[in-house]
Amino acid sequence: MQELGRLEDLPEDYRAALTAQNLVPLWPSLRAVLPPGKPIPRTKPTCWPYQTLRPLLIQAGELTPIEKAERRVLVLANPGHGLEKMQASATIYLGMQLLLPGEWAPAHRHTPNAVRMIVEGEGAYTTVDGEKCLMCRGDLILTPTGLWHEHGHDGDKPVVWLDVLDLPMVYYMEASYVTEGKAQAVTPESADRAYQRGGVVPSPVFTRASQPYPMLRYPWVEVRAALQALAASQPDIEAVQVAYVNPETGADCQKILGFSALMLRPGERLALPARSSAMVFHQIEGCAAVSLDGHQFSLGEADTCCIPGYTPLTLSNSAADQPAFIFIADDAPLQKKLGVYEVRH
Ligand code: 1HN
Repeated sequence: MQELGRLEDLPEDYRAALTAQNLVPLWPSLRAVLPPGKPIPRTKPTCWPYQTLRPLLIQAGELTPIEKAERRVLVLANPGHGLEKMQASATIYLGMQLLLPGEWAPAHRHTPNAVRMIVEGEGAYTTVDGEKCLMCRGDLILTPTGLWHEHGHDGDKPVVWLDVLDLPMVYYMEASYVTEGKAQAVTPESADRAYQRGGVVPSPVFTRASQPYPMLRYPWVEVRAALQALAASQPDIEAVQVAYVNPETGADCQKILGFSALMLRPGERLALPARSSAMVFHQIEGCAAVSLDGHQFSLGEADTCCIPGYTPLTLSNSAADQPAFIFIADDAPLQKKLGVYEVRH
């Protein structure tokens, strides 16, 4: 590939004249914005073990009352982007949130989309758009763009969950903002019960049917059962994986980030081809190794890691007697809509 002229090759007075007119020559930066063959990601493969994170999060509970935090979160920040950017990848924000017994995180709504993957504890709930969603370990709860949400806790031990947001993307678009609200009135019907069985949806009318986010809570018991049924009924299937979708349309449950759950059977090793989307792995149950060029992460329960796009990797469950369950987030829905998604075999 032809080497292009550098900025230093240009006379200083010419460069000054360009700067004075808010003009910039393209050719000194062309190779940086269009690298040959594949992008040069800022996102570094990064792992956040829960064992080291948890004590610091509990300490945040002692240091900062909920009123002074609103959301008591330690952000899983990728050093490749600079910690202050609070990004796990170019598009994905990750945070571990702590809610203590009796605490309340007040109602608000905002433009970025959020989901919560419950990591630990019982008795907490998120009320989303009037629907009270109980938080149990492994559950996925959606807080889509524009919907009111608040968190409460009636239990007696700390509750922790992983927040996954498309905040970096929405912030980059200069479209990120919040509106504060009052405590929501809870509506009696629950969409999570209405959509609990695969293949059937409420008909012909259901109060949420006209809304873009009909299902807000995906209980782990159901998702786990779906994975085990898939593994049992299709022993030759390449990957025992299910996607979290809108039950009315079958489309990804959110528009920017995609979510799925993967089961690695005992001893299974799964090679994933390079995909353009960045990925987050969060271990729900069991243990798994994530291996890629130059890195190997051992994920135990509640550990989380982030891998840049265009990276082939393998996932393996070295346990011979128990399955491993992994929650996966990626930015494939956004990339597919934009037409830039690719898989390289
Ligand atoms: C948010 O609304 C929550 O509601 C958590 O729990 C983390 C990070 C950035 C922006 C909004 C929540 C968030 C957030």
